[in-house]
Amino acid sequence: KVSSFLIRGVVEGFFGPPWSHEERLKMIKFFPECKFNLYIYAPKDDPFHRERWSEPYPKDQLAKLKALIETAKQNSINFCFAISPGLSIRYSRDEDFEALTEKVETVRKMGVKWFGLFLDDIPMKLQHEEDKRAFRSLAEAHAHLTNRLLKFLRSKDRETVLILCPTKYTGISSTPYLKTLGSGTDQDVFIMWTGSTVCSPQITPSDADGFGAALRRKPFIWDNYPVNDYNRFRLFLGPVRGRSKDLYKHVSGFVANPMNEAEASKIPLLTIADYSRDPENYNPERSWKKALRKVAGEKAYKHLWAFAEQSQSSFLWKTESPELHKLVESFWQNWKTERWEKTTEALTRKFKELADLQANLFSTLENRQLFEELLPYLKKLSLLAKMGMRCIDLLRMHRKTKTAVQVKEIKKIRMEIKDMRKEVRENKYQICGTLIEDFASKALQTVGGS
Ligand code: LOG
Repeated sequence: KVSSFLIRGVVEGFFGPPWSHEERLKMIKFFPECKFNLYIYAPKDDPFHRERWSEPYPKDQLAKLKALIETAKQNSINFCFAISPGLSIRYSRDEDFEALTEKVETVRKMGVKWFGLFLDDIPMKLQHEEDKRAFRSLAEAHAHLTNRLLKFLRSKDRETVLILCPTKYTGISSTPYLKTLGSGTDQDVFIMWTGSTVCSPQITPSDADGFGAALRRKPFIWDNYPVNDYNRFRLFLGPVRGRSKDLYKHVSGFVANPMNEAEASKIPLLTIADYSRDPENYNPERSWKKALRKVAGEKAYKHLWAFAEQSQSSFLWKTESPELHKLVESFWQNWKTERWEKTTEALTRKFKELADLQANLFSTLENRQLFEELLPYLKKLSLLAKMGMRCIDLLRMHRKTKTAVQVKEIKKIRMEIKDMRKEVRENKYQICGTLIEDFASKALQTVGGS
């Protein structure tokens, strides 16, 4: 009995800097560990995938594609080549269709059996006069193009698989576009869906059924986690959550759209691997620890864990830095009590740990590229943690009966913290939410002034 998503993997489908060739090769070699079986090549910012879809790939890029295709084959991963012609294609023109088939034919001849026709993020209406005359709607044009492409591909290879990403790929109910697309598109074509919204906090069977009813087939999930192209100053390192245990019965496949940072993506991807392989028994926390251990290696594990804890929130999960949060809370609760020294000690230790993460990961993390990806966040974290420690100095000083010298010293530390706060605010990388900045504001308020 099968109780997993039969098709599972990754869609490199984000905007912004695409993965490099080396990153892709490493990623494809990593997929067997995830028991993934599909990689979809669809980087929005590869000009030959989208903007200049009708132009052939330059020779050197074709050679790279070929290497990816071969690496995928060696690792038992289906390589899916997607193309996004929707910005300019004239659906009614034979020349445009020919440009499309010429492009996919080059790739097909390198041994590819899976293709993607991606029509996401384009205008919801037909753009060209000739298309408006030829089709009653965008959906009709899309069904026409899809069927024609499928027919072409199948004439070359009967085993070809085609995945369509429609222009409307979110929602839980029928729309005229989806209805026309669903009834007009060949039943063999997979049609993608990101859930109730672009980034869906939950994806449930009833949502899938709602969208699927219009499509007359089970939707194929394009999960927009952990993609971070819409916030280039955040890493989403937490485990995947909020996808139902029995979702696999209601969809035809599951692919995740990752972050521009390839190595960091492996942390959430390993949890997606666990979920998609055995959704009934998926436990996010357990899977997350396992993922961090695997990515970090034994020596770096506790440091990477301490870091990931500060970068786990997302649209899936509001909690950030839970341990630090507790320490800060108990610090203020005990601020005026006997236990002050104790809670201060604990919070200081934590700040110190966070400030030292950069050095500790530098010396323990064997994956150098991962370290490079984390570095700007580690720097920011260290800045924040040092500010936190200075705030504690300030508060400690403030508790004492003050001599004139101490009053002067307090003034000095306050200025210092304010400078640090300025530096913190100028650094756009986001980590720990606003926890440490809020701590600093409260500390400054407590000693008087803002
Ligand atoms: C794009 C995708 C992008 C993602 C997150 C789909 C189907 N398309 O809203 O390329 O990475 O959002 O920003 C998208 O999700 N559209």
